[in-house]
Amino acid sequence: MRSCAKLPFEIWQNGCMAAHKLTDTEIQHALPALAGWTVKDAKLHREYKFPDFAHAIGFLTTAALGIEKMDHHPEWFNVYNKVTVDLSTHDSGGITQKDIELAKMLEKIAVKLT
Ligand code: H2B
Repeated sequence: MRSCAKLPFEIWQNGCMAAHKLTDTEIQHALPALAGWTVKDAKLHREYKFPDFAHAIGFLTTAALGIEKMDHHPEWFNVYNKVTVDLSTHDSGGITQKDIELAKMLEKIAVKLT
């Protein structure tokens, strides 16, 4: 697996480039397409409530497959039927387009389970 060092700037190094950290304006433009998502503690934030635990776990396991393909990992927390999700790009120190894309993918999965 390719490993990317944490870069101080958005520069290519060993084939790796940190994604562009979105500005506040760019985030505000992206949010209307992401119903239910807010910015909390400099991360894209959403709380899902599913019918029961089985649906919540179905969401997590289904999403995990796409997450691995994206190589972009959420911070998430589950209690019974609730899943709290926080998205940021650690390599870039903030919210990037990768987080927007991941949020959109999670929405597509969640809509089938809620
Ligand atoms: N997930 C998130 N949320 N942020 C990252 O910066 C990140 C990641 N980096 N998943 C990836 C993995 C990186 O560590 C690997 C080496 O590509």
